[in-house]
Amino acid sequence: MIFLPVFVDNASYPTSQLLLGPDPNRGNLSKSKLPQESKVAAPMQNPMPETPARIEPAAGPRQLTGSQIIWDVLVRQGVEVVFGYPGGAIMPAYDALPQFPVRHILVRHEQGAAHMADGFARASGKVGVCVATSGPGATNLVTGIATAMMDSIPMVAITGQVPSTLIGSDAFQETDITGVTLPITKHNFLVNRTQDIMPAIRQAFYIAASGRPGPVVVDITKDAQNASIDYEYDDSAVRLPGYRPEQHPLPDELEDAVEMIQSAKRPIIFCGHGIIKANATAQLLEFVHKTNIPVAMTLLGLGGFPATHQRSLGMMGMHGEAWVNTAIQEADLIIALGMRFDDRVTGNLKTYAPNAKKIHVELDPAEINKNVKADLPLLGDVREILQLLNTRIGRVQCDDWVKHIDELKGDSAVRDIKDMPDSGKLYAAHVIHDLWRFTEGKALIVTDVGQHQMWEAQYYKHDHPRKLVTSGGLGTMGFALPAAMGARFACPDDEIWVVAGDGGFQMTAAELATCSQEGIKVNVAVINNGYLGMVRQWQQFFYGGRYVATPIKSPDFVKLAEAHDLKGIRVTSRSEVRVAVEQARANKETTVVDFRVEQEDSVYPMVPAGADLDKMIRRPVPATNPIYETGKDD
Ligand SMILES: Cc1ncc(C[n+]2csc(CCOP(=O)(O)OP(=O)(O)O)c2C)c(N)n1
Repeated sequence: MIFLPVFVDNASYPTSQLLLGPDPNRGNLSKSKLPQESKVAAPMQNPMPETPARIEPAAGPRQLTGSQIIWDVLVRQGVEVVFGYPGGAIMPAYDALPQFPVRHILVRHEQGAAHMADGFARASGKVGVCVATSGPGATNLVTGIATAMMDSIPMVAITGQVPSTLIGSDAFQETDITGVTLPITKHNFLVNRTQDIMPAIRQAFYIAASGRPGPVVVDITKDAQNASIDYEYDDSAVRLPGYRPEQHPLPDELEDAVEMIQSAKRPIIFCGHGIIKANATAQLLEFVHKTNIPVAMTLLGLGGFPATHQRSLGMMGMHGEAWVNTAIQEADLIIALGMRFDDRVTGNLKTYAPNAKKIHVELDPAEINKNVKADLPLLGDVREILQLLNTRIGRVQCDDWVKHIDELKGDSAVRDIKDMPDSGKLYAAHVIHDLWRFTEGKALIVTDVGQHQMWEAQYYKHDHPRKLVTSGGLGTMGFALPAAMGARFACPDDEIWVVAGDGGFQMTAAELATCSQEGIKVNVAVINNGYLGMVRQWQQFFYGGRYVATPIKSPDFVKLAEAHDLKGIRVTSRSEVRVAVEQARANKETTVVDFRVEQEDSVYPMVPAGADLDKMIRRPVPATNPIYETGKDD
């Protein structure tokens, strides 16, 4: 008999379709698009005992173990799914799991668990949760935690720790994970007493989600998990002395901002990740409709303002649109909304936007004047600040400026690879442009890191927030597949596509087994160029074309998918793209599409690291580049 948790619906605990897991008894809910099938081999021997009884939520005090408290608190925080991997120091917690209505996704590597929690958080706006054992389990989470930290993603990582009596003794699988993760978490806790578990987890959720979000580690010793105490859940608001996540601008500052905006001649708005995280898209749209100011996006801000809007300029920075980078250098006012002037966005700081005054709207005071001096900082929630500005602001006289930017676009249009006809070759830009067309721009796209990530940003036009999930700050290869799997639980009805390179996909491709076991459906577009493409491009541009350690051999991705009971398709020409996309969408299993693209294509434009923002390497114009021919795509 297979051990399968069975949950009885309960009036007090919220029950949800997320719980649909490896439980064949849930046939009546099988119409859900949430992952619900499991293919687990039956154990050879030692059949598992019957499902343990459910722990009911209770108002008054009762005896619970630390392990039971962990799940009780998680359920009360609204957690329905966690991503994890068991091991010695977290076994008590796993033993108690079936008593609670939480779906557990067994990953193949803890890095995958962290990225899944991250992808869930980015797509839902809620806190994602991952679980691991001590030592190697916990250290395997580190890349995923750092990824979440760099992009301000709310995540709680629960790790088991060796018994408190053994701490400091180099015990088996002992790692000081709070020490290791100190610089890559918003906060972390080492909990070695059962009575501290509830406050620590409650605080972890509060810290992770409030203010500028971020990951929090809660490391819990095995003895704290095992011991029982009289437990009563505290549902009062969390209070942390000294922690003030909220900021508000002063009325005078708002008036100054209105004056600066109203008198600008060449203004430009920057839409950063903060717009998406603060759910401020509607407020930004209203601001743009009132002022008529054009909007440029950071990579993580894509979707925060509709790409197809008349005032949308596209992405800025290293691989941003040429007209955007030029406009930034010519602007007289930058209104930066929820972004942090990353070096990939600014290029050379000494020459950055030399004529522009900067209004910096930002929640985290540490970001003000960190990279770029703000003439007027507005500290606070970007949604609230836009609301306040919208009641005070009017149209800005910048029609000539908008016209000028439109003229700048002309030059780029003739260089645009997507306008090339089908010459029998398959270009990554074509694949992504076609994916956008065939999915009508509505899919949730999760990218990995490299050239394909930049082509996605350029050619998949996102009109809605939280429909692009990508690792910006840390640039973590291996992110995409597991993050997409996490996003699946946030958006059960979305069409989800992973866009990954052949290098990054191989880093976490083991999670295909998780897709198969847990019945998780995503589509995977491998942009297979046979190289670690982005590094190859730098070698071509800056290292004399010496391709050291960048040619990469891959397994047969079609067979790899099939080996996992999944589906695989190979595409070698543009004419096959549509059928492959349709087939992948129709398959109920995760489907890997191996797009064999041109091997030595490069992403243009490119601002070399540290160069002036408008000193871009441009795609050679048609006359000097044989790949250009006249004609249009269909
Ligand atoms: C974990 C990790 N290791 C190394 C890098 C450095 N890096 C950035 S892009 C890249 C190449 C990515 O190659 P591939 O996944 O094939 O995608 P492509 O650039 O070809 O689209 C590398 C190695 C990284 N970002 N992350």
